[in-house]
Amino acid sequence: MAHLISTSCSISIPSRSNFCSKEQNIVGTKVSFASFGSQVSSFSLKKLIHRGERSQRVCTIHATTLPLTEEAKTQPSSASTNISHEGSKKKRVMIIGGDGYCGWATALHLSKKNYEVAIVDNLVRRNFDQQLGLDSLTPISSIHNRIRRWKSITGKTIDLYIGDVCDFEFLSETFKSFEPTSVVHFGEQRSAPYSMIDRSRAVYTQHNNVIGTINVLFAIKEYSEECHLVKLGTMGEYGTPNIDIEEGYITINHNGRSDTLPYPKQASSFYHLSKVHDSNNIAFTCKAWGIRATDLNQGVVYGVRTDETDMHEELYNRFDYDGIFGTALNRFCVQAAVGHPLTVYGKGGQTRGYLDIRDTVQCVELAIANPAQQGEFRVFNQFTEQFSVNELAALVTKAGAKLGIDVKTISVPNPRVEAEEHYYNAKHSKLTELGLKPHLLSDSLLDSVLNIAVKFKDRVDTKQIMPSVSWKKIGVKPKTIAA
Ligand code: NAD
Ligand code: USQ
Repeated sequence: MAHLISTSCSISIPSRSNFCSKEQNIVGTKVSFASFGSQVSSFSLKKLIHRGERSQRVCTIHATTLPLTEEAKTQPSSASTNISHEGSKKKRVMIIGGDGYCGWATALHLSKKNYEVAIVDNLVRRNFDQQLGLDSLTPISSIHNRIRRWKSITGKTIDLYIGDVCDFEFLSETFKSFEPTSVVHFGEQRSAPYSMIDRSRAVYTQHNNVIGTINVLFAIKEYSEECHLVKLGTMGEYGTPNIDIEEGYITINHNGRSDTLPYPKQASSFYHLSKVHDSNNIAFTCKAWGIRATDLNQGVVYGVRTDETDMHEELYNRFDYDGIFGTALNRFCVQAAVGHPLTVYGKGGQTRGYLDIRDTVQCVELAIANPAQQGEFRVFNQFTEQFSVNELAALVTKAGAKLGIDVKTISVPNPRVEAEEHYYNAKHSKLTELGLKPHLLSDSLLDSVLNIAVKFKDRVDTKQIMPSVSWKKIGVKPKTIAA
C-alpha cells in the first residue's frame, strides 16, 4: 500500500548533454529548466508518495497524488471489473514515456485491462513545449492529477516514477522497485523537426534515445532477464525504397546463396536515425544476451480520443498541431478548424503508414499478451492504412465540407529532404494475425477528429502552424524558435 512520505522531498533529474543545463534539478517542490537560451519554466511537485515495500531510494519513487482518505474511499467502477487479462499472476507493465501522447493512452488502456502499470517519465516533453512556446490543442492535466483522477474513477492505481532513463542508477531503482514483466518503451524525443533544429538538438535526440534504450537493455539483463521489451520504433526507419517493405527482415538471394537479413534502413532525420541505432542495439542484445524484444515500427498516429481518456477531462490526451511536434493528419484537422490552408509540403506524394491512437494501444496490448521468445528480436510494422499527404488533404477537405468548412490547401516549399513522389507498399500483417481489429479512417472518424479540433480551436496559436525547421539550414548555432 502506498503511503505518504513527504510533501517536499528532493528529486533530481540528472543532467546530460547540452540539453540539460545545470539548473535542471528539482529542489524541494520547484523545478527549473533552462536550455538553448529559451524560456525558463517551472512546475510544482506535490505530495510525493511511494510504494514503501518496494522502493529503495526515496529520490526515485513518486506515485499517486490522491489524498489517502480519498484513495481508501474509491472503488473500482463496473466498467473496469469485468475486464481481466489471461494468466494467474498479474502482469506488471512499465511504461516508459507514459506521460506522452501514445504512452498515456496506453497506460490507461492497460490499467483498465487489469495489468499493473507503472509510468516512468522525466516530463521532458512538457518542457519542450515551454521552451518553444508550444501547447497541446487539448488542455492536459499534470501527470499527478491525471493519475489521481484515474484512481478516483476506476479505483486503479498507476505507479509513477519521475526520472530519466538515461540515468542508469534511477532506472535500476525503478526496475528493482516495480519488477516489470514487460517494459513498453515510448520514452524518446520523437519529433523529426525537433532533431533537425540545430546541432545540440540533433545530439540530444540521439543521446537521449540511443542511451536510454541501451540503459533499458542493461536493466533487463541485470534485474529482469525474463522481461519482454516492447520498443516503439518507426516505419521511417525503412525510408521509401522502390520495392515492397517487409516486416523487419528480407530474404536475399545473392551470388547463388540465400539469407534472411534485417531489411535495409534509410532514415531521413537525426530522429529517425536514432530509431535505426536503437533497433541495431536491441537486435544485438537479443543475440548476445538472450533478451526478448518486439520492435513496433509504428506509422504516423492520428486522433486523440480513446475509451479511457474520454472518461474525464482530466484524462484528456495531448494533441500536437504545431510545425515541430504536430503530425500530418492531426495538423490538417486543426488547420481546417481554424481556416488555415492545409500545409502540403512540396508535391504531396509523400506516402506513409497511418493508424488511429486506439489501434496503438491495441497493438501494444497484443504485443504484451503474445511476447517474443527468449532471444528473439521480433519486428512488427504497426500501421493500418497508407496515405499520401495529398490524399489526406483531400479527405480533410471533404470532411470539412460536411461541417460547412471551406478547406483550402497550399503547397509549402518542403522544409525536409525526402522523396515527394515515390513507390510505397509496406507489409503489415503480423499484428492483424495476432488479432488487431483496426479503426480505419472512415468519414465518421475524420468527423470526430475534426470536431475535437473545432471544439478547441480558440486554443490554437496560428503562428505555430507553418513549419519553422529546415533540414538543409540546420547548423551549429543554437536556434531559438520564435514564439
Ligand atoms: P511524446 O513526446 O508525446 O511522448 C514521449 C514521452 O517520453 C514524453 O512524455 C517524454 O517526457 C518522455 N521521455 C522522453 N525522453 C525520456 C527520457 N530520457 N526518460 C524518461 N522519459 C522520457 O511522443 P509520442 O508521440 O507519445 O511517441 C511515443 C513513442 O512512439 C516514441 O518513441 C515515438 O518515436 C514513437 N512513435 C510515435 C508516433 C506518433 O505519430 N506520435 C509514430 C511512430 C512512432
Ligand atoms: N507533412 C506535410 N505537411 C505537414 C506535416 C507533414 O506535408 O504539415 C509531410 C511530411 O513532409 C512527411 C509526412 O507528411 O512526408 C509525415 O510527416 P509527419 O510530421 O506527420 O511525421 P514524421 O515526421 O514522419 O514523424 C511522425 C512522428 C514520429 C514517427 C513517425 C512515423 O512524429 O515520432 O516516428 O511519424 S513514420 O512517418 O512512419 O516514420
